[in-house]
Amino acid sequence: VSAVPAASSSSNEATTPKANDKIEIVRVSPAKLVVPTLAFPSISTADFQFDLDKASDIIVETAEAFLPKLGSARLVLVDLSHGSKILSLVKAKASRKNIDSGRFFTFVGDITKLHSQGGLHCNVIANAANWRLKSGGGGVNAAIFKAAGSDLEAATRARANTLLPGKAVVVPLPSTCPLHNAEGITHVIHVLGPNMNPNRPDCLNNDYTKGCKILREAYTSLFEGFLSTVQ
Ligand code: AR6
Repeated sequence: VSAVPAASSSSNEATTPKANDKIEIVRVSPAKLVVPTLAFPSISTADFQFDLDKASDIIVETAEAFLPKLGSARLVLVDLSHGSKILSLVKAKASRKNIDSGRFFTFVGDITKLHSQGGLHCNVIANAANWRLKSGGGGVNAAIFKAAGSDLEAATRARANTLLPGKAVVVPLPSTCPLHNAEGITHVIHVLGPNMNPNRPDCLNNDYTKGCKILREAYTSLFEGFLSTVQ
């Protein structure tokens, strides 16, 4: 991609090249044109049944704490519908804290189609994973593994076989992966959140002291993982 420095004046005279002027062509790699952006779903609040109000506090507080470490990089909380309660709670709480809405915002869309369908460039996405890091199940985990094809399963296995609650694992996607070449996603970060659903492993039986601690750890691990892809 070639780019010339943007015009700094509204006057044509100042920007029109003259016969003897040298024009410097600056070559910028396509990856550098995109602001590093992490799109993440609300961890644990659907299948894992975590309280939405508590989760929204934790999302806003951990995002606020991380933004200063991230340079110009952006954090985007994603959900499927305009009626998403977690998106409204987070949006309202972030606005009350005057968090820069250009750096941390909410977005409605399928996390596997943010560029192609929503026009949003995100180079990293998070997955609300299960402890076995297996494809399938439901929710966002099933959607991400399906969209990424077998490449994600192989790349995940190369990094880890299991995940503890509160932890995250950063998985680089090969360029052959459909999520990489169609959506521009270079990494998936699997995160395991706390589980409040008695029908899923490691249920915390409504212990929100433990649950909140683990959810906070999960977002901290996620944002640290994202930071490692930015540096
Ligand atoms: N794009 C964006 N957001 C989505 C999408 C999508 N395609 N699909 C779901 N969400 P969940 P959990 C939102 O249930 O509660 C799995 O089976 C959804 O509306 O996926 O952490 C795993 O294997 C919600 O806001 O994750 C685990 O066993 C958020 O993503 C278990 O579920 C998280 O919902 C993890 O449960």
